Amino acid sequence: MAELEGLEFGKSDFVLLDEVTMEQFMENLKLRFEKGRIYTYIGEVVVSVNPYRQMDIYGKDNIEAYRGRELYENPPHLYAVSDAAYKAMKRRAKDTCIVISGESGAGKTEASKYIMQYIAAITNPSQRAEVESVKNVLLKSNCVLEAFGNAKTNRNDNSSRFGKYMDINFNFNGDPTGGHINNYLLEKSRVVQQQGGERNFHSFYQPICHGEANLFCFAFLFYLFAFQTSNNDRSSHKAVLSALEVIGFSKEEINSVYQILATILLLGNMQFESDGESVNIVGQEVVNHISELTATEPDSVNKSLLYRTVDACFGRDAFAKVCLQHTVRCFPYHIFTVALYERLFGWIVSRINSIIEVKDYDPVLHGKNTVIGVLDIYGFEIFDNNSFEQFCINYCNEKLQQLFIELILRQEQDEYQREGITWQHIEYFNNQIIVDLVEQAHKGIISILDEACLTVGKVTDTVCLDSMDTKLAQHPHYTSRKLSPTDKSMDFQKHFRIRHYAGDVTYSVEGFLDKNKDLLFQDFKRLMYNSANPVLKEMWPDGHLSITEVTKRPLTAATLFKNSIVALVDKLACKEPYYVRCIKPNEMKSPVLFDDARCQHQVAYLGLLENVRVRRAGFAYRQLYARFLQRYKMTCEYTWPNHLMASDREAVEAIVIQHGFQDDVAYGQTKLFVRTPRSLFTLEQERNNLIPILVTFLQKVWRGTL
Ligand code: AD9
Ligand code: MG
Repeated sequence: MAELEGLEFGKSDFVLLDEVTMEQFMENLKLRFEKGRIYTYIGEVVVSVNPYRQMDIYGKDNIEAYRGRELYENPPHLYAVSDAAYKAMKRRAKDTCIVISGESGAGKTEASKYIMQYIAAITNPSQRAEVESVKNVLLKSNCVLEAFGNAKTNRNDNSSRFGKYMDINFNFNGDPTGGHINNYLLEKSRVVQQQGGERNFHSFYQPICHGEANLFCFAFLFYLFAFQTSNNDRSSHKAVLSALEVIGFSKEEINSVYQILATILLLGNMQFESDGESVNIVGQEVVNHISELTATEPDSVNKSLLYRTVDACFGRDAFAKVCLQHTVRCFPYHIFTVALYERLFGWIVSRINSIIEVKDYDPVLHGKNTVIGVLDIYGFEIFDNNSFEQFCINYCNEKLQQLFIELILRQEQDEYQREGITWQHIEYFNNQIIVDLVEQAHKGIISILDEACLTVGKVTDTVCLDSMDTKLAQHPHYTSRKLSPTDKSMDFQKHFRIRHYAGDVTYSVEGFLDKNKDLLFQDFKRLMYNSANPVLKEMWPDGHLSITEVTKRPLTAATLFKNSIVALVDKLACKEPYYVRCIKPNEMKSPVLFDDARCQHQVAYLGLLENVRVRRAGFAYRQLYARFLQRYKMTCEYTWPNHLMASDREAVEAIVIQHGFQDDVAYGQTKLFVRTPRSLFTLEQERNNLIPILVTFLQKVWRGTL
């Protein structure tokens, strides 16, 4: 059995701190980071600090060391929680999930990949071909989704610009049989606009760097503002192509994917001119090219870009007028390019899903189908300029934080109840009030936004802000310049501020209404639907509707997002949760810098201190009687080498009494509960002292020299 780490590496579990203070917490976190111990527990929660360097802890040997072991038998590791989630799923037929949270660049996506690799490595020992193929597709899907959904940002060179929840299905043997991916809110505006120093999605650069010149040479690459390619792009493209093939995309499908990317780049180059009355596209060549790539008629491309019927429910200015306001590059057609990419991404995800979905599973024949879910979703975001996207992302984080609070508490309470142990309820900050501020019917921000979007007539972002100010004036977590006139950090007409659980965020309301309406013109949908390319057609099923059929109000972007997050939370809530809380040690991507203030801020808003307190207020340790006995029986004369008592529980009682901590424990139905870690220390120390004596003794026995 592998030994736990020595104390020079700090405490491997924060519940072992002498006192639960921020000071001690940070001291331990820093010490461990500096000693290369990037993982630390709070009970079963893993706190992870991004090492920003390759660690030699993910190899085959490490996987073997954690396989089938209990959490406390090895130093803290993602593999240990992955194993715990897997064991719970396999032994108790429980659906489990691993929720990974933390801010951008904290290491969520890397963690999710290690977790998946671990699960892949420990399953299917008999190497059955069909299971291997499922595992392969699940692993390869990461590569494809990263290419199309990740981008270089100022915070992270490989930042996920979408949220991902992946269910892995298992048969009764514990082998993967399939899976399902849900994606959340792709940051699609990135297709047409990136902040200085940032890039568009990786997918645009990869084929260019790989020399797919025939398809992409024409691209002046307006959308690839800050055209920075990296060495990785070329090799990544190869990997993506091979992953697409392995997953099962056909040649035609792969071609179509790249034709759509090329179309988007072409649209980015398009220029409009206006004589004050009408608007025209400059140069017919680009239109011809687009029609070729999308298998549509040039005439229809022209028409759908220049004359369009706006979705009937929204009264809007005529296209020409809007064009005149945005003379050279025309705003509405950005909506097309953005939508093209969004549909492409959505289609890739659903195509992967159709391939990995569990088929022909008969529970009677194959036993219960269980699931492990892995959630890697964007962390809390505070930028210099926060817009609709940050509003949605931060709302999502509020929901997940709420779930964390609820589940961690509930889990504890459930266990005490199940084991018949009395439990003292602990109070701590519940962020329900902020969740309500955003999502409550009629009174919440999303409702106010939706109302503004559906109001006929000229409702501007500013009018909407006014309405929020009126309705939310009394809310303790909402303010704006109008409500706090002395606060000069906000603009009167533009800004509102939410006091999130993770800090104050000032949002600019500019663009909120347009982004929430998420207008898409029916003419353009129809153009795509009428494409002779079946793949493209499949992405636009709503393009066949006639204009009279589209009068039904589409749900707004915020409401759709809210619905998807509510569904996600419901899904997670009915599973046994495991948590990975990621911390970003510094802003410089440095492997040696531990920025105290930044780290402390994250520890505070992730509620880690509260987590330790809850864990300690109850019982810091719990262990099945048999397991406890196995580990500590050598420390008691009545239990070594075997006990003669009526039950394991009585034998455990004998150990506890011998060491004098009977007042520090409670006996559950199946487990011993130990309140303070110190009692366990005594046992661990005694065990450590005894092991060398025992080893010498056994060696003598083997050699026959005793
Ligand atoms: V974002 O919200 O998607 O922008 P993540 O996903 O939290 O963010 P990511 O996993 O992408 O962060 O990690 C950022 C970078 O940190 C990686 O590209 C690696 O260079 C580095 N990293 C993260 N975790 C590890 C690790 N366990 N070992 C080595 C790591 N490097
Ligand atoms: Mg990520």
